[in-house]
Amino acid sequence: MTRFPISNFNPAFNPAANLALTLVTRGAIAAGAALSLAACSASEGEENGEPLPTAASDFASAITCKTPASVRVRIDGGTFIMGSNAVYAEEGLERETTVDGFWIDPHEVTNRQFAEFAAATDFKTVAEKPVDPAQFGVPVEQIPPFMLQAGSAVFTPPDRPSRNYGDWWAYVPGANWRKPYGPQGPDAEPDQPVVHLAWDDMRAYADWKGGRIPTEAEWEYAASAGAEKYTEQPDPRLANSWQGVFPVVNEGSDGFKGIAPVGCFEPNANGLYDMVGNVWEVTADHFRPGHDPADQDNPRGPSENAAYDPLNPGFASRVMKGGSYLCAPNYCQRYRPESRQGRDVGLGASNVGFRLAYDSAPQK
Ligand SMILES: [Ca+2]
Ligand SMILES: [Ca+2]
Repeated sequence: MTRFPISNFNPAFNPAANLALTLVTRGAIAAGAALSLAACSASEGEENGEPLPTAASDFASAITCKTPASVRVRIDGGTFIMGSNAVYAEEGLERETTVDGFWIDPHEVTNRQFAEFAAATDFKTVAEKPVDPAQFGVPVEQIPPFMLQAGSAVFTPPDRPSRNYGDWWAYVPGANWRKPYGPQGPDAEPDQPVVHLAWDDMRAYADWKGGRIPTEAEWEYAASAGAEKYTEQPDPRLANSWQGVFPVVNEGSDGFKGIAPVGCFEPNANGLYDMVGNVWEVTADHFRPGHDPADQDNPRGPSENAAYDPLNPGFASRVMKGGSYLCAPNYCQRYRPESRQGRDVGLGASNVGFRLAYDSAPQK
């Protein structure tokens, strides 16, 4: 497996407006890292092209919220209209879809919950392990040195307007779920959603917890909760999204410029918190743009071989859902249950988390 296909990156690549990204993949990070390396070669004060750490205080909020109980919620089976024809092509076509009943976490998996797992099992996440240079597939001297250090992708807002995700995503050595902004930043907040996890990290937690990663159809069915589809940015009481012009004007008028503790916003009709916004949530389906209109009965997405993510070619991405605190009307209108993008399974990011589904009722 190639960790970052840096031999293939195209420095001229600049995503079109409607491909607006709030995710980062190995391919995206490779492009961003190489771009920042090139920029740094002409400036003094930064060594080895290493991105500067994010100022975590930029995202601090004085608001505290009552963390909801972590009792899994029953979602009865039913039929709904999955997907959307209204915003991004990758979300269509709308079609009637049936989902069997299941249980789901009422909130995103928190740092407190993941810490219990890590302590009980001595688990080390992908972002905490040494990076094997052989995974890059290119001679070691072609790899930016900081990318050979363990780390993850951190949102680092630029000081000027931009539509190039390489300007706000940085590969930060030492960033991981315990130190979400990097080694100089604060520790992870216990009641905030855990981030910077790779797929294998999420799967390990799910196995330990006796749950599983939900399918995309299960997740969207639970998130939509019978409500009408919408395209506008949600009311600030309903979801942690981005008010202002992304990525430079972060008004935070919903109370949070960054990640919120789980349960700060109103639950949906199923009693689920932060399905839309806060952090993207990874599902079990492999990603391919658009849905198979014939796949209507408990769909599970394409096979791994049929997966295709144009933003992460060469890797089989998984589907992530619901948008994050970085979604703004001018960029990434993905604060909706139908929204979906590919998620690189081998790399975490500071705006991506998950929650578990279950096939059995909670223990009394
Ligand atoms: Ca916000
Ligand atoms: Ca969410």
